Amino acid sequence: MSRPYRFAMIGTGFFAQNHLHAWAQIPGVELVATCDIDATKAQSAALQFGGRAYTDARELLANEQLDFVDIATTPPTHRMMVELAAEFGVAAICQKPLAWEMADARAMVDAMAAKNLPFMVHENFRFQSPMRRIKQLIDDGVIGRPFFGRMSFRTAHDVYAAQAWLVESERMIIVDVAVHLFDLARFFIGEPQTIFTSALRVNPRIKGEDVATVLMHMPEATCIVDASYETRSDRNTYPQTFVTIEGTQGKITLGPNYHLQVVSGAGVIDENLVIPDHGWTSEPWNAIQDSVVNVQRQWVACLKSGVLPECSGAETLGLLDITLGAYESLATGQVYAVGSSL
Ligand code: NAD
Ligand code: 89V
Repeated sequence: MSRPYRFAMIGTGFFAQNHLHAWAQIPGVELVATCDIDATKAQSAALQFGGRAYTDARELLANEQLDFVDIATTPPTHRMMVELAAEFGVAAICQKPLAWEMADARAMVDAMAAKNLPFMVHENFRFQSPMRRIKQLIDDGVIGRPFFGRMSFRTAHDVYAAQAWLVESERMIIVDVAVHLFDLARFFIGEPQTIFTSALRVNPRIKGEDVATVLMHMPEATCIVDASYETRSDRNTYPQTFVTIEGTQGKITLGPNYHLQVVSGAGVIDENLVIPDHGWTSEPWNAIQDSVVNVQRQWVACLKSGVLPECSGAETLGLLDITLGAYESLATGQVYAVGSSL
């Protein structure tokens, strides 16, 4: 396409600021509109990044000629927004978690597929540069065949200060953070066959679970996913994910401050990974902010080539099955057979 892809940012709250900064550095796209039910937020995003401000997504889609929408509203509105995009024949990227119910996610995927529209979920943790590096090491066979993994996100950072809506969410840390860790587990090790969940609410102020541990069984591997928003520590590592992958020939560890250790036949190599700087990015969010740029680059490349993005809507149904299955395991006290909801 010779002209830039015309897009709108729907939802201009906390995390959308990263989307907006990142889009501003992506070649070949033009922000033509912003939308938020909070007019001040939509206007301030338009003022800083360009485009016309709207408070109603339907009005926006009716008025503007768009190639895609980028949806960063809170989860209960994701289905409505994606179906609206499909109605107007516009491609969409939607923030995670895609939905809180499988029926909603399936309806979104079906609506986009019926119009043959590109549809990606903004599942960005695998797009963090340290995670891309780990994946490359595994694919290169540096540690042999992975047989054990641990994806860990533990903090006592006050997440509710910037994301007050999490206080009221009946479903919390599993859909908020463990979803990213499940995706990493699949990315690094492969699809689980069963999962088992243990989870708790530690903070009495909130509605959902804020501590969760999920045991994932792959055909020839085990992976622990653990997430906590109530873990006191001498250092605040939020929002870093720690990774351990053990293989038949070695081990990869991603620890605090992106320290990577690779143990293999070549010996022990320690490296302090450097996160790409984009000018607007800063610690402690830099690795996640950089991952947003990487998601957007892939989206634009896929629009150009017609190739499916890694985290397409259809592919993400599998991730959602695991995520919602984790709640089913919690409710029943039983192992969840992955794929049961698909
Ligand atoms: P937020 O509340 O700060 O922002 C959401 C915005 O959507 C708000 O400004 C709200 O007014 C607006 N909104 C709600 N309903 C709307 C509607 N019908 N029309 C237009 N605007 C509407 O929330 P947040 O913390 O930024 O989370 C937004 C999404 O981003 C969630 O899905 C969350 O899980 C996700 N998120 C992802 C990451 C990540 O690393 N991938 C990090 C944080 C948040
Ligand atoms: O993805 C999220 O919604 C965020 C975090 C970056 C901490 O995982 O809550």
